Formats: sequence, structure tokens, C-alpha cells
Amino acid sequence: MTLIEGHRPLTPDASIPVLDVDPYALDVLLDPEPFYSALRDAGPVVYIPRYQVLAVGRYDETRQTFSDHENFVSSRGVGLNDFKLEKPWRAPSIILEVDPPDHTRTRKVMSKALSPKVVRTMMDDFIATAEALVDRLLEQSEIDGVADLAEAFPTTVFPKAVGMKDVSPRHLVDYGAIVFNAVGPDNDLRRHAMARAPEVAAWITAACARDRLTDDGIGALVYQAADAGEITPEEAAMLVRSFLSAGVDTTVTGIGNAMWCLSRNPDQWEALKADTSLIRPCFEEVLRYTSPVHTFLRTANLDTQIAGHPVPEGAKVMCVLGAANMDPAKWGDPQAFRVDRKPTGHMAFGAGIHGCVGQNIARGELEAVLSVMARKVARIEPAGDAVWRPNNAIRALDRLPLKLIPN
Ligand code: OVM
Repeated sequence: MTLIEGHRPLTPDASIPVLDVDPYALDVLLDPEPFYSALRDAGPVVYIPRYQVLAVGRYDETRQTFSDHENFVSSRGVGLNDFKLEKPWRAPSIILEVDPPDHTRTRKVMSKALSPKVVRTMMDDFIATAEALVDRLLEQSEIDGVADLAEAFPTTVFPKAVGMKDVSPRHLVDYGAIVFNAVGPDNDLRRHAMARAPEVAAWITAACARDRLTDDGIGALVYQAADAGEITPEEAAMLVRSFLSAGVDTTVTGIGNAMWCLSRNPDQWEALKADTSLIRPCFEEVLRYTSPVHTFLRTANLDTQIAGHPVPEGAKVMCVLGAANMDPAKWGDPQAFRVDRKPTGHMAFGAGIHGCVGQNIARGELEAVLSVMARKVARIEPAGDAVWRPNNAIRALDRLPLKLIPN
């Protein structure tokens, strides 16, 4: 059988509407909103011939499909490749690309290592790092919100929280981009990522070894779970790899996107400064409004249905989280960025048993950055056009020229 993008060819049920777009075309990745609305308008589930996949983008069906881990599994990969039919580019993640019961055991270890209690012990360092960084940035006439702030902050605090002895910000940021581009089709973005993968992945693998980690970080907590017999030492190394896969590029993107939202909506920055209880709700709104992880897929593991339409075993389903987060049927006025919206139920961290296990640490990082900035920065002004950096799964900025005006 000839595979299509590493999965089985799909003949969709005749009742399913066809949407003839390339969701991974550069112009779509750079400006996804028209695709999001076309996807929602076409139906509750659509067929995309270009990749022979189904796709969901309405809030209800996206949430439903994404949470239904029995019918729509992760163990066959969360990208276009079906791991049952094609060898994945790296050993599968033992928390992301796995189903219960295997998932349950590893998830428990990661949940404990990333618990609110553990994140509280990191907050003093997050705040001190944000203060030093923002003080430095306030002395500059112009900054790049991406390199100077969004990348600088997580690549300082996160490796320290993990307990990494060797840190290479470039390898960490690049590995994230590789991992997320890898879930897309065999396009230029994925090919460029794969060309760099051997070198960057080797660096990452070496950095996950127990003797490369201090004994007081969340990396050590994972190895302690191996000492306690909850996982094997090999599994501990794989779970540390998951920290480094999902913990850097995502928070870099969250901070960059927050700066984009707040620099383009000065009234919302004013509102935040006037009421700092809005800092956490503001970050949730940034996540809803920009969906840093815009798309993940699932694989139907048996003949099933979406919104009453038949879905055959082996079908890949694109779950377009960015479209669900902009569904007017759910949000009323999704195009408005409002720091007081409190968008409970947004899909930016996913949903169900695979919902982001690092969300507490992500919120902690953003709280540190935004609370320090709210104290020290009067205005965040655009100093040029924002440039997006296309990625098959991440909606991130490449450049964001800003001027920070001190209080
Ligand atoms: C992992 C992982 C977890 C979440 C996201 C992700 C594709 C990777 O465990 O490696 O990015």
C-alpha cells in the first residue's frame, strides 16, 4: 500500500464536506485566521484532500475529539505519520505519543515533578531573573521582543529548573522547532528541521543523562521516581527529553505572543497595570487569542464517528486548536483581545488526559514576566512590523521590534 504523508489513504464518507486547502501552506501558517473560519464554516468535520485527512475546528468537536483518547489515540503519533505504518523520526515520547495504561504511569511521574508545589519553589528565581532582564531591556532604545525577551527568559530559568549542567539556548530553542515541525507534512519546513535533527537531537539526548543534571531540579525528581521503582532509568532519561522537547519553544512562544498582544492593544496593557489580578487571566487570553500550539492530530484506532459522520480506523484527524479558540459560537467576540475575558475552557493546553502537564510552570513563567513588567514598564510600543516564524504546529514570532518605556 502506498502511504500518504506516512498514513493510510482515506476515502471519506460521502456525507463529509470537502475543504480544498493546504493548512500547512506558508501563507496559512503566517496568517491562519481565514483558514480557521473556512474550516469551522465548512462543517463539524471536513475532509482535506491534499493530505487525505479529516479536520475539526469548531470548539465542540475539537474538544470532543481531542479528549476522546479511546477512539482517537496518540500512540500512532500526533502528526501526519501513522507510527503503526511508518518509523518515527525519533524514539516516540513516552508521555505524548502513548496511550493508557502506559501513559498513566509516566504521566503521574511528570505531574508530580511539575506540580503547583514544585513550581512555587521556582517562583523566586523566576521573579529575580525577570527583574534583572527587564532592567537591562529598559536601558535599550529598542529591543527585539523575541530574541531579547521571549527567548532570553525561558532559556535562562527553565534549564536551571530542570537542573541542566550544560546549557545551549540555541540547541534548546532549535530542538523545540524541530519537534513541532516534525508533526507536519513532508514540506520545506519539516525537511529543514530534519536536516538539523541529528546534531541537535544528539545534544539533547546527552543532556538528559543523570550525570548531566544537578540533584535539586525537576530532572532529578524524575530520576528519583526511577530510584523508587515507578519507572526505569531509561524511562527517566526519556521523560527529561520530554521536558526539553515541550518546555522551551512553547513558553518562548507564549511570552513573545503576549508581547505582541499587549503592544498591539495598549488599552489592555493599561488595564493590566491598573489591576494586577488580571495578570493570569491575561495570559489565558493570550493563549486563546494566539494558540501557540495551533494543531495536533489524533488517529482513529477503530471505526468510529465524529458529529454523526463515520470515521474509519486509521484515519488521521487534524485537531485545529487555533480554530476552536476563535470559534464565535463559543466565544462571542473571539477577535477581541480582552485581558478580563477569563477564557475558561480554551484549547491552547489541549484537553483530556494529554492536556499540557507543564501548564503550571508555563503560567509561573508568564506571571513572573508580566508582574515585573507591570511594575516597571509604562508602555510597550511597537517599533516596527512583527514578523512570524512559520512552523507546522507552532504559531510563533520571528521578530518583534519593541520600545519599552519605563514607569
Ligand atoms: C514530548 C512532547 C510533549 C508535548 C509536546 C511535544 C511535539 C513533545 O514528550 O516529547 O511537542
